[in-house]
Amino acid sequence: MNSHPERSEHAAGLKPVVGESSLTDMHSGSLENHVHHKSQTDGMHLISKQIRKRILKMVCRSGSSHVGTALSIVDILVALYFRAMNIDPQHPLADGRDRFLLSKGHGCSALYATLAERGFCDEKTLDGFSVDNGTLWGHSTWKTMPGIEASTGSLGHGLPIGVGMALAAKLDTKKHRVFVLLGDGECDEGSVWEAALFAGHKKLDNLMAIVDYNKIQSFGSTRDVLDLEPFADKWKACKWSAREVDGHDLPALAKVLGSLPFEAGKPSVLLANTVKGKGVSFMEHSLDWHYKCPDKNQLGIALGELGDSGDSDA
Ligand SMILES: Cc1ncc(C[n+]2csc(CCOP(=O)(O)OP(=O)(O)O)c2C)c(N)n1
Repeated sequence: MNSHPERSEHAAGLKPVVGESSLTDMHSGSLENHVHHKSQTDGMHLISKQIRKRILKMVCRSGSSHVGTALSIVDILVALYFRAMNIDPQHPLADGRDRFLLSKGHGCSALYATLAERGFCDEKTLDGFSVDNGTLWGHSTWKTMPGIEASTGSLGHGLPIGVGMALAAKLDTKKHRVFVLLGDGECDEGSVWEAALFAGHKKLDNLMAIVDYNKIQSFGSTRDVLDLEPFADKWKACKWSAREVDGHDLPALAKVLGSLPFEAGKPSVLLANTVKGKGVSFMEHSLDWHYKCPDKNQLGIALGELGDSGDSDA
């Protein structure tokens, strides 16, 4: 899978917290030692940039939407897949693997690009994203790529599925954990709160919900459309343990994502303060790039900002 020279170079400097060869040492790695090591942090930054460039090329190539959505979650995905989660790209269905669900399935270009970067598939697979006769669809779809645990895209489904997975793990006395990434606008869905109530009631401390709190949804700001504040208090009222983080601070993300459960006997929620369109100046904090697709000129500018050598061939 290391056919892509840039990716090999970036990934070479990185060691995941957990061993790739064994899923049994999942909670024994010294996260602190890893995340505070400068070269490790630099490595994560390089990977994030690489994934952002990939997303831009995929979206542009297919003329599709949701580029701002995808750029918002890149750092969370990097911290999960390159640090916090116990996964092995060579054994994507290993029984003891941690489970990840992208509940905001419309941001799937970020997940596909991260899975490719982590070695779940060849880089070439990404060319099949959202094109005629392609293999990767515009919302994350089960079985289209190793590592996708469920089909999502109809908002409000990922957390209920994750709750079921976490409850099953408890009933089977399995040690793996379940991470679910939601959008803030997605939290307008009633099914999110039904799942939250149930998880708190069942004391699912093997479950973490991460909310990509970029404060923008498809047609307006979250505050204007349906205000979520006081957001953390709502989760706490459902018997969850809540924390906040800068959703682009990679070492902080790696540390907090590796701290499940925040409190024994409670599910954990992480409110990750993010910027929609992060990494491309003219896309940041902008509603436009929920649906708009960059043209070739805009792609070139965006890639230039991310340090691309000028190859804007999508
Ligand atoms: C059940 C359902 N209703 C509506 C939509 C259409 N839709 C797609 S994205 C979106 C807004 C999501 O906003 P948010 O969760 O904040 O995600 P982000 O801002 O990161 O794109 C909506 C309403 C959908 N996918 N599913």
